[in-house]
Amino acid sequence: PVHPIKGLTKCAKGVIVKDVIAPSVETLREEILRHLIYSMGKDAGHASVYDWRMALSFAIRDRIVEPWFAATKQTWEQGHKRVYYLSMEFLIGRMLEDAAINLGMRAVCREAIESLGQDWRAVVEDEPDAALGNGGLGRLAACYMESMATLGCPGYGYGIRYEHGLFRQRFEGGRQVETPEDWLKQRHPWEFERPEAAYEIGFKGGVETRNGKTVWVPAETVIAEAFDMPVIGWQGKWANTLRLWSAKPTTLFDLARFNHGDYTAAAEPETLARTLSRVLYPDDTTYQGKELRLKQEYFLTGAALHDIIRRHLAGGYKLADLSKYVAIQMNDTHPAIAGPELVRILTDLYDMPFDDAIATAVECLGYTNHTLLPEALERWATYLMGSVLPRHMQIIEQIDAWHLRTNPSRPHYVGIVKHHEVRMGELAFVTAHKVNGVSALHTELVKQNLFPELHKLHPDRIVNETNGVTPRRWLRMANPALSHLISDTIGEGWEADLDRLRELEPSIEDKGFRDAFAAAKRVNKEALSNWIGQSQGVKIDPDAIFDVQIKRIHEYKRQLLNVLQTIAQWHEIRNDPTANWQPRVKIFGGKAAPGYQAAKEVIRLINDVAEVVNNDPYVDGRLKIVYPPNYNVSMAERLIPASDLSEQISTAGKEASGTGNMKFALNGALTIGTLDGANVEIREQVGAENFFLFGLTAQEVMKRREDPEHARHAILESQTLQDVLQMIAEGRFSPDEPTRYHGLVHNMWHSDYFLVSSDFEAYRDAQAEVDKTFAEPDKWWRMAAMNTARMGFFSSDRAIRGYMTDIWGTESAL
Ligand code: B1H
Repeated sequence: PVHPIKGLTKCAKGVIVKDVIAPSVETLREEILRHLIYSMGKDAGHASVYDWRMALSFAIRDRIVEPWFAATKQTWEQGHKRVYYLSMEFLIGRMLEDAAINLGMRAVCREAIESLGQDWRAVVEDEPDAALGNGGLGRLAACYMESMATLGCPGYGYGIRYEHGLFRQRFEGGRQVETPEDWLKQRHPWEFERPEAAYEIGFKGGVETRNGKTVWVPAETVIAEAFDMPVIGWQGKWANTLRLWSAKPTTLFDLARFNHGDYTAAAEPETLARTLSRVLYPDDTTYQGKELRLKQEYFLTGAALHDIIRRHLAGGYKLADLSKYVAIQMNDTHPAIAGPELVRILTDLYDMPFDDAIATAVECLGYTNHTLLPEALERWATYLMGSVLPRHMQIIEQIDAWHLRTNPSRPHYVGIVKHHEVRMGELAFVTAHKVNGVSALHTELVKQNLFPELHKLHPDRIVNETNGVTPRRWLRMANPALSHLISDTIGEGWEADLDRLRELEPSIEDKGFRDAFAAAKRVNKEALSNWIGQSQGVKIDPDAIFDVQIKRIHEYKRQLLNVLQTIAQWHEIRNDPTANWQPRVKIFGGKAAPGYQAAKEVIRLINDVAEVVNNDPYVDGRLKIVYPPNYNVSMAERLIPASDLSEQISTAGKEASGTGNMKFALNGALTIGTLDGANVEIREQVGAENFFLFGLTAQEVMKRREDPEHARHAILESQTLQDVLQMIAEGRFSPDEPTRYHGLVHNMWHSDYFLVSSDFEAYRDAQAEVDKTFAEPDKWWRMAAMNTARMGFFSSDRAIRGYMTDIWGTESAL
């Protein structure tokens, strides 16, 4: 179907927006062929899938450029306040289909591509994921960019254009092996290089006084060069820019050395500079005190702030008015050098008095905290900070002193610089006017446990902004079957007004609707079964419960709890092979940080258990375990719409929010989960009766840890757990090396910091409840549909509206 809507529309605020005009199939076909010939230099007879993808991408891109220009122009003309989202990670995934969806032209694109003899999925799936992030924090930044564009919130994302994104994962003998990711090997059709937008970024050196002025004289410099990507919102009404910085050498080349024949040394300045934007740090939730990481953080932040100030001044505004026109959000503490950098620019470069500069900085800045895990909280040794950023170190001390001066009741043990370390959390808190947590529970814990004293001094500063996900990508794009059912039932438009999903509720009473809901899930499960069959060589039954845990591998996320329960179920099936077992497919996905041995051991255990269980004739297909390697955004888009059960089983108090949990429930999977992060609010929204709850609460977890023998006590109370641990210890899953998991089992008995044992029986009971419910399809599909109908709250549009009113003080331009 083609929807030619002609002309322009006036929005509520009088802003003229160009309507998205989906081209006819014939027009688009011509445009694709034109790009194939003139942009790719290929004729149709010799074009590869890659050539077709590029030609289609360029044809779509042509239609983004106009709304993009229009939005930028209006922001200038109407003097809108702009939001700057600073993040070390943007986990974008693929862009082609998302852009087509938001421009209302996916169907036309598909028809055009098919009429040219190409397979639509093959073209879409030829695009490599932009994996410029580790997990939830980076994917959240991508969802927020899309929602800002959808809502017409003028803004920019600032990040790093890593040459290599998150490593690729393979399994060898069940073990994780990392290889470099290489997304820029091919042309990247969504970016525009901006050689004119470049800034010199300095490191090291010293601080001097010249004519009474403080001057930082860096010893090293690199150039930060901008690459822009348009971010188009729903229906193309607004577009923002994601500006990623790439490092270039200040001096390209040491000609003297080259002429002496020392070619390697001649290229050294170039190699050193480019190292800065070479790779993404693959650690999530463990802090690394590496000099290169600090340099990356300042590289991003320094370039962004120079760009922000330049744009502000180019608009003809005064620096004293900066906070009227500029809101800067720090995505965790990674860009928290923004406070000192802004103060440095205002004082050293523009002669603003310190007190005015820090007041201006605080008014502009906001800080989002994403974790309470102590190992993730950034602290930089003062000697390192002082050596890499000597002027910033002075300003940090000045900010600390200013904060103490203006808050004399601050306890002596509180502060930014303590024990020869700069605490980035405290720095971000003190330099921001708002600090937010990412779920209701997490925000309470930020107040009570992370920053209790600072919260007391600044009781209005901490606010909650529960995370959200974009329904365009995570429902409309990833799940066409369910999307069509929703549109058929409640009409169009829910994608930008997700609370409207509630209108589905009356229909859930209809058997016909529930059957259609189940049928949509079935279509997705069949597609996934085919993909797993082809890619993994494992045959799975689409009638089984698809039980899915996909996320980074981390002890606190407790994939181990899931494997132990899986082993217990296997054991039960073997003991009673004729019982009426509910078939299950356990699906795992996720990467471990390369240096995180405990997480890597869990990966190996999952693969070892899969080997035994999947080949056990007694099981006869009633239990299967699959772990496709290299989980990424695109794999999530396949798995989530086909899931029945969403595993959200972290130790309570540890998962700040979670966002995968939201994507699953939105797509009609039921959650088995603890009262952690946003699970709490998901359960409130969908109703306790539509959620499989188990486990200790955050309070109970703290209490339980007071018993130093909690693990042993819990294990002794569960015969099943004893049996499971015994089987692992005996080498049932590692017959070639029976001692392989002795360390893991020993740790279970003697430490078990994340309380796997204490929650084991409750988890098994909840899983039994899942089996029972799945055996009553009528009940199951009611619950599943209720989840979809009640998940409107978790749209990232709602989250961004919250940031706009509570933190940024901005309004929609639409
Ligand atoms: C989250 C991180 C994180 N919290 C350090 N913290 C990193 C910390 O490179 N590093 O050093 C990278 C990432 N990521 C996640 O943020 C939380 O664990 C999730 O619960 C939350 O949903 C997500 C988005 O708020």
